[in-house]
Amino acid sequence: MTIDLVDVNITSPGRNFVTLKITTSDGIVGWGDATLNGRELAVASYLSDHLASMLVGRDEDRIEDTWQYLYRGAYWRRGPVTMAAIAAVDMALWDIKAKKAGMPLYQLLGGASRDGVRVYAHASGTDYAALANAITGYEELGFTAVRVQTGVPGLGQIYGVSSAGPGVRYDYEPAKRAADGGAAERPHEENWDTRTYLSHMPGVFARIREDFGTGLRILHDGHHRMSPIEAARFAKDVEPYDLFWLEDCTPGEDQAALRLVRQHSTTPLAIGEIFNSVYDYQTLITERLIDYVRSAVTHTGGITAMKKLLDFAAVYGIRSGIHGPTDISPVGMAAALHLDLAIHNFGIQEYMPHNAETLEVFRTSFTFDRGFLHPGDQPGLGVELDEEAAAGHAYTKAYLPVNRLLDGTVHDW
Ligand code: CS2
Ligand code: MG
Repeated sequence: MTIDLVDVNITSPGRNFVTLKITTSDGIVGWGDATLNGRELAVASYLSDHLASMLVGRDEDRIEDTWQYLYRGAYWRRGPVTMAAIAAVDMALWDIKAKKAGMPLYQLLGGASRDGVRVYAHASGTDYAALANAITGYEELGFTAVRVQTGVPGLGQIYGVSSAGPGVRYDYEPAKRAADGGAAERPHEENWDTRTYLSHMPGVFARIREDFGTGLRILHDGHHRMSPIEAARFAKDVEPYDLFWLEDCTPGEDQAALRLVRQHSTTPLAIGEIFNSVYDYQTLITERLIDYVRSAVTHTGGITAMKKLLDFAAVYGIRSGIHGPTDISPVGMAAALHLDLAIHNFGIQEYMPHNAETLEVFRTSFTFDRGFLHPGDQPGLGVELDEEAAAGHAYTKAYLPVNRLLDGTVHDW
């Protein structure tokens, strides 16, 4: 049998998603997530204008050969657009292969290594009271791990803090449309001051430990914005609060910067959600400069590439922490869950539940129970896109924010 049809679906049920649909000559359909938040159409074009004609007629079972054909055959390798396109093809082919085998994908990856996938939620608040309210809400839902992000006095709206008010908020979406809900023409801007942040956050973690005890796993996302020495200071200052991880403490492409952070602190480090290749990690992994691999299956070349990356990381005692925000579609989330269930060096899985609008378009079979997700036992990935529902949500251009220091200098968002 062969690949017969290759279609790209773009839909926007509250936020933009790009999904690849591959149909075989005997009518089996596979789905792949190709969503790159803020640059969606670049990936859609890479798929429809460049890859689709290469795929039609190929044997759908030759997943490794197709991956190499698309990676090496591009000549221009790596990068988020290329690797998201390859990821979508790879996910769709694995979905097809598992459907043909009549098994959930994790069974083809070695079967379950655990009963469920521990997840962490996003707790945020403009101030400590709102943050504590959110943490309480997530604990009541059974979460045993929460990422905590809070406002910093004097900085207004900053990364990771839902402006929708206190409580369990699933609706934090950083990519913004125009104020009237239409297409944005440029990013909105946020302000930042690292020194204020560095002096504010340790007290927040101290209060959390006082109020919620030592059992709760606390994660925090520095979101790329500290210099190496600032990150070293921050990681050292928060050491007493036993974070599960400090994420993206510096811009990750400067891999050697983490040597300085490691010299000053044992706070576990997680990096990689903006990476798209194992080569982005080579120094970080071989020198054990990180503890968790943060890539998304969608941005790193798919299941084939992610399994190799995580197996490489396992050799160095490094575990998974797969990226799972709402801008990874339910298809990409399902791919992560099948890998999470099967690999031995599982760490934790990010889980920002998609909103009701999205779940009307993407029919999922993964389930949440008291802090754990399970991908389900449907054949394949277990997610189907309802194309009729998707057609009701036109693409609407949105941009991730641009960040500036208080003097106007562009900074990492
Ligand atoms: C964040 C992401 O989930 C995270 O750790 O870093 O939400 C990130 O801001 C978004 O994926 C950007 O689209
Ligand atoms: Mg992050």
